[in-house]
Amino acid sequence: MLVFHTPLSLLHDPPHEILSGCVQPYFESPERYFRILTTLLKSTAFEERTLEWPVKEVVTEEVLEAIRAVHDERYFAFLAEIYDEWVAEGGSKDAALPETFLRSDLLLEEGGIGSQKDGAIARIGEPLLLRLVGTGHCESVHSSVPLLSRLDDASGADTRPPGHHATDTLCGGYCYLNSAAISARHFQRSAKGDKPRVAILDIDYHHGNGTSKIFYDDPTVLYVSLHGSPDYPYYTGSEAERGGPNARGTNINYPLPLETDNEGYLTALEKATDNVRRFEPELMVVSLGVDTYIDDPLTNFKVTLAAYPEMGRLIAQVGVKTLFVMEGGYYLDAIGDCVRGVLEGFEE
Ligand code: SP5
Ligand code: ZN
Repeated sequence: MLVFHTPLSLLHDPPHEILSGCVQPYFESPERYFRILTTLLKSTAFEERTLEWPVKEVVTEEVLEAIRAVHDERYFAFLAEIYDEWVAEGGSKDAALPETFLRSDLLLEEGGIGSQKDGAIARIGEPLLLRLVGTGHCESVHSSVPLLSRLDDASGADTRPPGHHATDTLCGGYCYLNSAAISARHFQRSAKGDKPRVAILDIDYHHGNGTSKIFYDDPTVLYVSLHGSPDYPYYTGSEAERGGPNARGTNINYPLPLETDNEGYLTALEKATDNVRRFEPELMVVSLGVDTYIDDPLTNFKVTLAAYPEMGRLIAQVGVKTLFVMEGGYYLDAIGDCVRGVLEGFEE
């Protein structure tokens, strides 16, 4: 399997976040990228593709169009301007942490534009992110997207920051641009003939409220999520969320108890992969979070290393072209092995 990555993703490095009311080092750290990459490269199952700056030749106009198709133009302006506004108003130069009502004009509009409380905007990462259209973060996050059409059956992207909590108009939960959504849209937009169906299977511990919102009323994209409940992001992810009036049945949630173990997890995943198979997509994007792991510092499941290759096998049984995009996973000593487990299980 080809694994795409770029060291540019290291430039996104907010110093801290607020968790349980305390300032703590930022869990979604650059170190995560190294841990995953170095573990994968120990295995002969993976071939590396490094994307260097600038990567204009791979971030084509089509990719930028896919990004614009997912996110609101005013949200890009928010991301681009908010750090400087924050500092000008006396905020810490370390990072903009949105506990205030900055840009309330936008937040009050329908749906809101801006950041959920944990969407840290740091000096280096986001201006980069924000030279968006064509640059920075997009390239790092979405490095795999333009290459998708050239791939065989499967590819992986060691991307950070993650994406699945980002909606068309809001960042949060460490996410700014929704990589899985952009990948799905890019695939659809580059297809000839009818718009192909895409399934997004989200196995991050958290509900991907961003991805769910983006495709909620779109019958061409199935979103299926397994996630710990009740837990962050708290207000979304119930079984009652089935899709909008034009897309009933294309949003499927499996909220799982916090004490879920390997057996409980794999049983639910089998149902989720059945849902994907029945949708008959031409592409499956897997939002690959490994914060389901038992020792993850932010989460509560009891899933152990043995489960990850099993997850990969179940995903492979769907039998369609697959793109794995990294989401969460914060226990540094295991994230590499968890990711490797899924991808090797898939390759078997
Ligand atoms: C992509 C992703 O995995 N984002 C997750 C963001 C979670 N942020 C809020 C976590 C709240 C955690 N409560 C912590 C209890 C610590 N024991
Ligand atoms: Zn997560």
